Amino acid sequence: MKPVVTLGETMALLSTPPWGRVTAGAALPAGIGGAESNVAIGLARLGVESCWLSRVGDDALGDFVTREIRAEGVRVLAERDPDAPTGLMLKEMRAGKPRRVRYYRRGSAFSKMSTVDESVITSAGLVHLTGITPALGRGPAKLVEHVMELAHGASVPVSFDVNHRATLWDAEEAAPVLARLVAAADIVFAGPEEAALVLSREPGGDDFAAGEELARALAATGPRTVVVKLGALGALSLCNGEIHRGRASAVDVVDPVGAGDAFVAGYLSGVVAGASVPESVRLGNAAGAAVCAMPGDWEGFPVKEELGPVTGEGEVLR
Ligand code: KDG
Repeated sequence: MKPVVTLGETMALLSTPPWGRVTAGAALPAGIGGAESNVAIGLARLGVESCWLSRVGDDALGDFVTREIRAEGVRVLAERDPDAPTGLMLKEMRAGKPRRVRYYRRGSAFSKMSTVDESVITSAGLVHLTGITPALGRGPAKLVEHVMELAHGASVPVSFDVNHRATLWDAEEAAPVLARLVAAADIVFAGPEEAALVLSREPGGDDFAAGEELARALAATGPRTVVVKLGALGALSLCNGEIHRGRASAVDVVDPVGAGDAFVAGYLSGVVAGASVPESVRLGNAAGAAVCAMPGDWEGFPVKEELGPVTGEGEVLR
């Protein structure tokens, strides 16, 4: 199988002490976070070759981000910007759980990214993009559309996670851009609120019945497969007109950040391995649950053996 290629910004991530305040001399554990590299790492852990395209500063945080991702077995193709810094994110903790996330990423190196090595896209097995990237600057916004066109031109399937980040852009600005990208993608991932945003509707229910209706409405705009992530309930996938529901197993949630990315990695690992749709949903749910039970955006992603053997005949890419 050819690699899954992702494109997106990854930031250095600092967490406050468990009581939430930063005081002189306090230790702020350092990590990294970025939805697309999270997916690339999740896939690599599940035995799928993955590649991450990005741009970071020519600084110590850029060294840190690229080293961590490479150490997870992901092929890293990151430009280094001598004039703009690597983005930064702060997780404000309370009683040891994340209370709020703050970005320090405006003007970051990634926000100035505008080109990619096109051969990496056209030779991919699948390209995965998210709705975070177009919110980061004019260059990244154009690049996402260009990458989609390149992939389509080379018959490379594109998956797109809506991933609306309300702190980066407001709903009015985001909705038409996200709707265009959803319509152009082959596989779409969305939460119920994100689906409603893309469809320019008021948010409604977040159960399986509501998810099914949203999935059908999103699919009517273009994508062949739509996956609606329902958090603790599980997820459903609409593929070639058929709905497959999958319930998540109950977990004690320690840190839900990154669960959506883990779900995507699990689901896509099924897709590229030729698993059935219900099996891809099972893999997604299992990976999402594993991440929730541990601190960190991606550190708790499971390895292949933890999710059990993949079964079924491939349907998503057929
Ligand atoms: O999905 C988890 C991400 O939110 C996190 O790792 C950082 O990419 C990120 C973002 O923009 O919020």
